[in-house]
Amino acid sequence: MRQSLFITFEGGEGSGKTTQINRLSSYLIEQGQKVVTTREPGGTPEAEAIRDLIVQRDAGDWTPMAEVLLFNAARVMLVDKVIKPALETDKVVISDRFLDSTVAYQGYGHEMDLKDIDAIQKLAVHDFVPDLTFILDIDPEEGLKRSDRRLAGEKFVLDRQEDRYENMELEFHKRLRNGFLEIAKQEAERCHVIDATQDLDAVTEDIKKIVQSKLKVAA
Ligand code: T5A
Repeated sequence: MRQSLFITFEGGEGSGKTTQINRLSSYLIEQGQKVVTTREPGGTPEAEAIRDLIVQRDAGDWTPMAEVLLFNAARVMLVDKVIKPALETDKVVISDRFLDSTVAYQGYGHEMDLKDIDAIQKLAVHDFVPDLTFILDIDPEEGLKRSDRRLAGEKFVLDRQEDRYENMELEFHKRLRNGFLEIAKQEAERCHVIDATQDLDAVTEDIKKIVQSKLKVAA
């Protein structure tokens, strides 16, 4: 039986979100679910244009408040044009990052007032939150090494590099990791922390078990 479900993947750089989203999506399609995968910032032409403005190495020197506004402008488009319509037609939507990334990166990482962020996000999407969130947890030094290896591979095929945040100091990445863990503590029912240092198959198994119990699909 098809069910709608909104799943988000969160975590620091190189935590394995994209890899695990592809694996979960294939598994759910095998189970007969209709799946829509997307990413933040991005997922609509307008939001992809905002992504180009903000995540590239040579993007401007945005202040954290300007970043929050840009990420939320992109988010409004994604929610209204992609996520809500898909959920209304019983699809599973999986997003690479969502609201929690803004709290972790701009709130904990850039040390913006969390109440300001909450107010802006409420204005943007009201009370719309994911049904299920995976926080892929990894020591930032290890995650950044993985990202470096991936970006080194991409350098030869892309004429642009989306590494603006990878280049922030290590302390920034440590703060945002703690931010994600704090969010998980505060929203324990929605958020599941996954040990992302395990091998790929073990991470996938942890995620599948939780999704299975939520969707009640066959093991
Ligand atoms: N941002 C975003 C904000 O600051 N605020 C916001 O509100 C939002 C929405 C977006 C950037 O924007 C910022 C955060 C980001 O910096 P992104 O595309 O989400 O950018 O960027 P990243 O998180 O940097 O994406 P990455 O691709 O680096 O990380 P992933 O997707 O977590 O990792 P993945 O799957 O690409 O894996 C990275 C490498 O590690 C290997 C993979 O094969 C790959 O080579 N790997 C593993 N290796 C060993 N063991 C495992 N278990 C592995 N899992 C993956």
